[in-house]
Amino acid sequence: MQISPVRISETPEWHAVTAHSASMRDVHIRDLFASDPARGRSMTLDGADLHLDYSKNRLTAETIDLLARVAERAGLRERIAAMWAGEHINVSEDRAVLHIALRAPRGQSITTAGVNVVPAVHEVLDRMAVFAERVRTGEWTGYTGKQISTVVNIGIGGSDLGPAMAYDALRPFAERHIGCRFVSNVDGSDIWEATEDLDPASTLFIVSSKTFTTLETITNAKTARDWLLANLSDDAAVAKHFVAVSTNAAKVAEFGIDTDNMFGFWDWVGGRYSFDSAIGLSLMISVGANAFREMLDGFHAVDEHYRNAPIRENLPALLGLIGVWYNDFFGAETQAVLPYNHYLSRFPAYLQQLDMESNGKSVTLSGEPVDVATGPVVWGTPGTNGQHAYYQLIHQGTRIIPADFIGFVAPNHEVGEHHDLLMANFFAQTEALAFGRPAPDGQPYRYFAGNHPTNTILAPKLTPRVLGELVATYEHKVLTQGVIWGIDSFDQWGVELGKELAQRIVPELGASETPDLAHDSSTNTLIARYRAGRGRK
Ligand code: G6Q
Repeated sequence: MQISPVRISETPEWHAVTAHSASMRDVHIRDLFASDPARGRSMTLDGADLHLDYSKNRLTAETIDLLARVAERAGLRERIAAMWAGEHINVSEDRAVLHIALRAPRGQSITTAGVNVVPAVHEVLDRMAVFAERVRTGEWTGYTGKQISTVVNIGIGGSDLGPAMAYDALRPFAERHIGCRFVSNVDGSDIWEATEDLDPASTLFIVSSKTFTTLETITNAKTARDWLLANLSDDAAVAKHFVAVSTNAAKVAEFGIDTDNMFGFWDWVGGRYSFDSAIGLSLMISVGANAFREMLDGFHAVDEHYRNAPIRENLPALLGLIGVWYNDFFGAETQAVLPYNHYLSRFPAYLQQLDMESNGKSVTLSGEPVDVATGPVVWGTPGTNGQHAYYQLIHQGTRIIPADFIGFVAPNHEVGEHHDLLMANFFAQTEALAFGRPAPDGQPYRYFAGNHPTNTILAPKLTPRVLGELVATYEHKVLTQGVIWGIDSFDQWGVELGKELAQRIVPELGASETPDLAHDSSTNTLIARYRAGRGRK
């Protein structure tokens, strides 16, 4: 696809936001509420089951309008249409971007290169459902006839963070007699800890790798195979204890996994956009095919909202615009995401990859250096833990830290008063951040300036459907921002250099003779010191 990105900083729409931002610089959220008593009701928006309150931000209706014009000028509507049309909007990799097809209902048609991809998606989902059910009911057994009690997903990055996050998020819906573990790190401690107390006869490994060439995953998968065979001592056992999720059948077969037990996906699914594909197999085994489908329905509901709602009433788009406002006009460098639900512990880590790998770019789609700030540092942990740790800096530090607060009306477990206490804190924090409090006389350290911007996302309950809605919301927020900044949100060339240099260093660490080191003096000295410490020359 030939996309000619607009150099957004040179457009009148961007200039209008710049001028407007100067007039908003010293405006306090307190004053915005005082001058508009209805603000807390009017600056809200619903998308699927998610309710967004964006009133506690340093902005007005005019701000949203001006930012929406920027998005229009950047071609957001056209890019959304191009994505759904299967055009190659991932320009640097020359690929379509069709994670939205992963959750399209049976019968919908989404085509790329003249092929409707939805039937193939459902064919894989159906195979996954059959397999997941066999494992859950115990019909699928290990080599010795034992039922599977632990599933170990081996994958990294997009082939790990999504299923690991969602497995935690949907624990209340999980089949408890089967546990899932996630091994990603090439540090041997990861696989060691994951397998140390397991019975190989009841362990199923899912090797999840789009390419099936990733160093960490293949190394861990080989170690897992050795561990299994050290106990079950028959190569035939591999077929009963290993399945694969990949796009690379040849490599899967080469590893020794029966390709009948391989679940495929496609090059139009980016790694960090993939846990609703077969990459979610471990999750499906845990929660079952029905819950998995409910999750896909949630994704789809937000997809439809994003595709159809006008920009000013579009929840993911609005989150994107508000992010651009602070990122580019207030110099905010980070974005906090603070879920008030313990099951979402890994949600910020998941979003870190989604957002930072997608929008951590400094060239435009046409290869020019960007001249606006792009993706922020994303971080966070579940509330209320952060309140007793780093919230201090958000309240009284010198930086502007836009924060998304995510909370739920109903708890996953009614335990005493816990949920009301949790949610009281949830509401109190955004109130305190926005409005602050004057200092008592002579105690300036007790001054809360307020004016700290937050979005509140309130959902009925954390269910599979709502999880899908939340993830789709952030996926589309990221696209919205990428379009405005004129970058490719779907490639990840930044991970390449480190991989390449590591491959060069591997033989230097293991060499029996002193290797000729031709790095910089720091790297040479560190490698020599490591070799010496390992008893090598
Ligand atoms: C995600 C990235 C990256 C990828 C991993 C694993 O968008 O592409 O995180 O998911 O490098 O790759 P494989 O699935 O090919 O092993």
